[in-house]
Amino acid sequence: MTRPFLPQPHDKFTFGLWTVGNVGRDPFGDPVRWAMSPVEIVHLLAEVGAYGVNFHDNDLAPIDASPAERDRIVRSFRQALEDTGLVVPMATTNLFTDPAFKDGAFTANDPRVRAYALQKTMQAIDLGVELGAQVYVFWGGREGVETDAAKNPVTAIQRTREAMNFLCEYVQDQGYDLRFALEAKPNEPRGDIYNATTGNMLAFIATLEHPEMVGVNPEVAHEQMAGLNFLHHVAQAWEAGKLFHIDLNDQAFGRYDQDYRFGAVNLKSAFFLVKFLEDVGYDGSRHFDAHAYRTEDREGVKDFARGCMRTYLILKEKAAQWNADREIQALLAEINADDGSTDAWKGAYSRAKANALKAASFDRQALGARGLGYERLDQLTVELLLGLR
Ligand code: GLT
Ligand code: MN
Ligand code: MN
Repeated sequence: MTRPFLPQPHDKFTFGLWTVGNVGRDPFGDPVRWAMSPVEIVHLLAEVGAYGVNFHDNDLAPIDASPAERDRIVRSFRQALEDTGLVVPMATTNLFTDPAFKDGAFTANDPRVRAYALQKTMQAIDLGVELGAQVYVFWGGREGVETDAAKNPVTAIQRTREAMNFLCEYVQDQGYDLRFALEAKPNEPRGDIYNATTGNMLAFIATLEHPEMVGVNPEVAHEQMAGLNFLHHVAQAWEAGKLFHIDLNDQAFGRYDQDYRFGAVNLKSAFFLVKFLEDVGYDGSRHFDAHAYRTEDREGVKDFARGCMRTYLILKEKAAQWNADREIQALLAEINADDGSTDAWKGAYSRAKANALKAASFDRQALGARGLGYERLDQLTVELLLGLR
């Protein structure tokens, strides 16, 4: 049974220029695919049905492009967007490829590198806004260390804060309609990266001068690399009003940063993630920050991109099915049943409530002896995912 599951603009499926444009280089191997120009990538994305395209400043124009060359590239890119109807919802800065950033950017020990990083980011923000971006991602890249002899971790946090505060003011001063989304990754390309998880980022944001402008861009693989539950981080970001963007892909625990096609490894986790995003009504981009296996040619890249979107849409349908499944819902109702016997102690604190609760008695053994039915619930979920329900 093959159904089309065609992506629609309201799905807000996006890809970075660097994702489908990935040439398959790795630390041990040369490129296996021809590099596509930004214009070619836009047309490929339009062909597979994507809604938008994101970019780093240097995905679009090389770091050493002359102003004239840069303008020509931007003009042709803009033309491709007009020809295809693709939009640019997000942009970001490459602060990690050039050797100047070998010690990080905003946290580098050399103040000239930090100043250059700010300059490069302001220029890249201008470019992103010019092309329509409303979300600006900060993935730290090399903001970390090989050895803690090199950098004081408190200084690193303070330098990052200073940079973010400066850039927030820059955006306000320019009158841009732009929000920042901070993306954590624990241990690549350097062994230890500061603000290593989405949770760290959330805590850090609260210390900024304009926290309302700043949210997060969690990536599936990055929490999974750290052995953490991605959904829980997404949920915390959402609950805090900070889920500004999301990077979807997949990853096996204990491996390098694989950036696999969405759903390629952990189908059940992908299912609960899609279900969460759809249930809460997340309306930002669903950005696939992933790339095709190194074994693939141009057709394989399209298979990869279509696969990301198709899996998302299939899981979205499965989520609706899960929500409508009578047996699953009956079980959930049972699991969450409330006989009202604790109503008197619920809600806000009062001394009277506290005293009454301290005086109450509970049948601890009965509480511990009760089976919760989660085995059945999970098996029903698995069977639904396997197409048996
Ligand atoms: C890089 C990284 C990603 C970030 C991108 C944005 S670049 O591929 O691994 O997770 O989102 O800078
Ligand atoms: Mn990644
Ligand atoms: Mn990412």
